[in-house]
Amino acid sequence: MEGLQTQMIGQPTHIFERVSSTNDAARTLAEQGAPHGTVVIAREQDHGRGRQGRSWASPPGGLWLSVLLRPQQPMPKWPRLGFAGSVAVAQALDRLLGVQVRLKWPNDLVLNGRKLGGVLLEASQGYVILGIGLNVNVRLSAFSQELAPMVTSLEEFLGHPVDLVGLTQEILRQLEEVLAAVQTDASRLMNQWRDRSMTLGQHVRVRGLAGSFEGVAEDIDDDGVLRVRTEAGVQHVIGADVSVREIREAKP
Ligand code: BT5
Repeated sequence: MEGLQTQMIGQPTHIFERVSSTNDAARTLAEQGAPHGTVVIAREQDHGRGRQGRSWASPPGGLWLSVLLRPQQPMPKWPRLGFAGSVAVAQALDRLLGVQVRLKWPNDLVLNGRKLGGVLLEASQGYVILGIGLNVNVRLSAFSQELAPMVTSLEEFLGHPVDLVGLTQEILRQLEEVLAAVQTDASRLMNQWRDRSMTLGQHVRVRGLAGSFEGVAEDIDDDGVLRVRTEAGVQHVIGADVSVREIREAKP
């Protein structure tokens, strides 16, 4: 990608008009031996997906991107990479556009109470695919009736379209920086996430495979595990298996 100022992330970048899911395209490249940092971008996805098999609306004008990472850290540390993804996007939006998103645990990007984007981390043997979805130049009319009231886009928020290529390059630049830092200092990344968090301090409902419960989201640890205080004690919540809904601000 011309003008990209990174050493590894986005070197190379594959750009497609339409794919099923950029995460799948990146996985295919990974299996063919593509290097760490390979990026896949598509203008549209037919079967974009979220976590737990949820579907991800991917009309043209959005940023639908996946990064192939071959981490040096052991697998239990890989969930950090999802946090690196959401922090990198938040920092890019802040620095380039002055837009301040809030992060909803684990890795939703929220603007004005509506979902602007999300991160999907999928691990395989020896590599991980970091998928980033961001509603950039998308009108709300491009979404289904159910989704439209819950989502937003940068164009909708700012009142004008933004330079998608410039934003993509800034996100990749931020991602490279955050990933380099996380190798040596994961707690710094988690502090960056905490600074933008809308989940911590909230009364939340956790819905997982084993049922649901409510409590106060107290903190996250360096691996992104959420600590929720319930009447029965502290529960540790792992992002891959649950969804968390803020109910109201917890009383001090
Ligand atoms: C996520 O899942 O938030 C992760 C989304 C990751 C999408 C990227 S796009 C590039 C790469 N390739 C893929 O196939 N995926 C990744 P989750 O937390 O499970 O949220 C999914 C929920 O968000 C859905 O059930 C909808 O309610 C909502 N949703 C769907 N499409 C949306 C959109 N475009 N913008 C905002 N919310 C959306």
